[in-house]
Amino acid sequence: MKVLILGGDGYLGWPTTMHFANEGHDVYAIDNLSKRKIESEYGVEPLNIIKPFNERVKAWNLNQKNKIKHYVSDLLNYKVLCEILEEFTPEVIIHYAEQPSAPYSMASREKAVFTQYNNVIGNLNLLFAMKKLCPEAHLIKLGTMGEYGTPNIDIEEGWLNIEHNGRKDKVLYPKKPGSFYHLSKVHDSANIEFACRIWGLRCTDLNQGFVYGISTKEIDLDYENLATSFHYDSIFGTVINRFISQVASNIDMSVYGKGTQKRAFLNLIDTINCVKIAANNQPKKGEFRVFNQFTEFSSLNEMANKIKLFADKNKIKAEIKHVTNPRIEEEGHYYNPKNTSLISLGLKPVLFDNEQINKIFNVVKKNINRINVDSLEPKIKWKS
Ligand code: USQ
Repeated sequence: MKVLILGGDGYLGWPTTMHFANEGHDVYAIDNLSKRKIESEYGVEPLNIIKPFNERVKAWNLNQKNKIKHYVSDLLNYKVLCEILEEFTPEVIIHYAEQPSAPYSMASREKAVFTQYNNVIGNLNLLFAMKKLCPEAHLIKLGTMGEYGTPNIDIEEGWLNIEHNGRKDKVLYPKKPGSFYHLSKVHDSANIEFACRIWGLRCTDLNQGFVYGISTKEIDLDYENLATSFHYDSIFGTVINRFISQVASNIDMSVYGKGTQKRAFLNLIDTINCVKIAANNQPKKGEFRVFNQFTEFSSLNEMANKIKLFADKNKIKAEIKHVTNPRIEEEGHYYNPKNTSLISLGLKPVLFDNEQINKIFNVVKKNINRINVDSLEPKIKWKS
């Protein structure tokens, strides 16, 4: 397959790029390197020194049979985007190329505007470019479980059958997200559904839980050169990666608020597996297909306790500290999201167990001198 990966330099995009190359596909990775730039605005860095995009691609191409093509470009540059689609003629487009941090989007008006402009307009440019140049291609768009928020009814996969005043219809699931970042993905989903319905594009919108993990088959081939940008800081780090990094640093795990908030999560390896399953099972022309992409859900307290049990077993000091929640989010709520679609297409989940905790813990421990303790502190508040 000819696979175009947008956001190929990121935490998820880079391992996906390598995996599709390893599987023998013709892979072209695009990135505008903006994540590296916005990291530097806050002085945060990934756990490992991540080589520049071109050097990582070079390191892969030097040793691996199937080469990766790459290019530095921005989805906001419509002309170049069109040139890329025209030249490469992708069959599958995997779109990760968005500002990925909820706290960043809540830091100020400027950051909220940047997030929504970058994410929504970039995605809209892509839809127009696809309509013009590759209307048959399959768009796989990374959305988030955070689009739904925490409604008091079961969370379906993207759509909801309703009955109102005796009439029935199928509508996009009502969304109540918790940040301007998550909202940007809601707007993307609405624009994509429209493009499928009106223009006949085909798309899979993957509403992904929060990802944890540091290794994949391809990263492990050469960790030094092929590592992905694992973040533990309070802006880009997702909660499990942060908790394990805190334990490795001998710092209490920072559970926000009561910790009774429930969230859906998945391993980095399963992000790749889910995207691969979506790519191998394309939707019909004109179909807007939504999969909820997670393998488990539980409360933050349960997750922190699992990590504590692992630590206790290995005689590592680990404590849970409930800190004032910097976010505005419901803490005691109903949560029952569905995730049967990917499982029924063959996903075999990698579950969050001691082996997975151990993998992350060991890599963090090895790089413990790179941990900037100050960046672990949550400084961005939802309502300051
Ligand atoms: N949390 C803590 N302690 C921390 C950090 C976070 O208790 O030190 C809590 C947050 O309050 C929140 C939950 O953990 O309730 C998840 O926070 P997160 O920072 O791991 O994830 P979030 O910012 O909500 O969004 C992230 C990614 C996004 C992805 C999304 C999936 O930035 O790209 O789509 O996870 S979801 O969680 O379903 O929104």
